[in-house]
Amino acid sequence: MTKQKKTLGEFIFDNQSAFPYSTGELSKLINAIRLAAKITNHEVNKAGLVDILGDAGNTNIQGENQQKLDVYANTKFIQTLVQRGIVCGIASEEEDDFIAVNSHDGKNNNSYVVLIDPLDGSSNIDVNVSVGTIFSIYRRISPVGKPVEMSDFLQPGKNQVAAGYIMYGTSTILVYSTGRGVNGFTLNPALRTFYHSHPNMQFPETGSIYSVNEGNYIHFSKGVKKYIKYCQMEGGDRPYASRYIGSLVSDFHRNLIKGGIYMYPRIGPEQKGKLRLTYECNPIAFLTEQANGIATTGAERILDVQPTELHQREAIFCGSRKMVEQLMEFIATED
Ligand code: AHM
Ligand code: MG
Repeated sequence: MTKQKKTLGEFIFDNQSAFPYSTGELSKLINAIRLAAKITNHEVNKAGLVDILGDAGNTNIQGENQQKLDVYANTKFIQTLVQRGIVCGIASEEEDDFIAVNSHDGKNNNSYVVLIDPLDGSSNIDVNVSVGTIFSIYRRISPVGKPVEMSDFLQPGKNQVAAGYIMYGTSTILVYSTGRGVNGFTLNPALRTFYHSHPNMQFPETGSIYSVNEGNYIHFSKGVKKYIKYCQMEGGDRPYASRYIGSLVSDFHRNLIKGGIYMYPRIGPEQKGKLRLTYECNPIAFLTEQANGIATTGAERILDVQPTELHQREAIFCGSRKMVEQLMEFIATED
């Protein structure tokens, strides 16, 4: 008889026992994310059935239309974390400012802040394409017992204590790391339980997939353009396959399993990145490095970038080590 896989709950519990002096705060936090993920998953799965699709009529700080499910996921994740009293602050891609979570006596003795993109890739919902939630956890740097400050949220990604994503795909999978490798858990919808389906996930050294929105080619730097041409040229295992869903979590997840590189270079006349450093680039970069890959802005390691604004955008190139190294060579010689 094959051994039954551990549930996420068991995995969290076992991991905590490995640290005899830990307070269990981080475990409780991951547990709350697990719960909010299940609630959001339930809603995402019925999106095609009920009248929940479409624009909620609000616009977020970046001037983009929010879909109703964005609003729903945002509310559920925030509610779950606030009601359980396990964080001292939350910042969300869908909120203009961070939320300071205070207990009834105005104090808060919790140590962690969470930054979250509640439903990434949400423009894909009405065409039934996978979307995801991305989360990032830091230990606060302001004193415990006082309200959180902006500086708690503007920490470089290397300070993350945990990060992960939930992909609402053909099946729902939660992938996360607390800095000791990357593990994936697949939801059994009948039992509403996540099982440890992907232990110790690692990027293959190299791969044969490149993921980029090539419609933006005209804006890319010389080095990036040359690398894309290199991907398309014959030689070794090239030409590579081009695969781009337009949903970061799904594109990243595929590349993590199969080997590949994801790129969102600077675009537009202002030469700015599109993805948000705090909500998207940092947690993805943390997972990339934990899975033995590389994540860079093209000029520096993503996790070293000092954020200056909550909703800052940054360029990102991440994935299999050899592929990112090859790209960096083109950037170094051409840009
Ligand atoms: P969002 O946070 O507004 O959903 O945007 C982020 C998404 C990513 O999931 C995806 O990788 C990227 O934007 C796609 O952008 P584009 O359509 O410009 O290729
Ligand atoms: Mg997003």
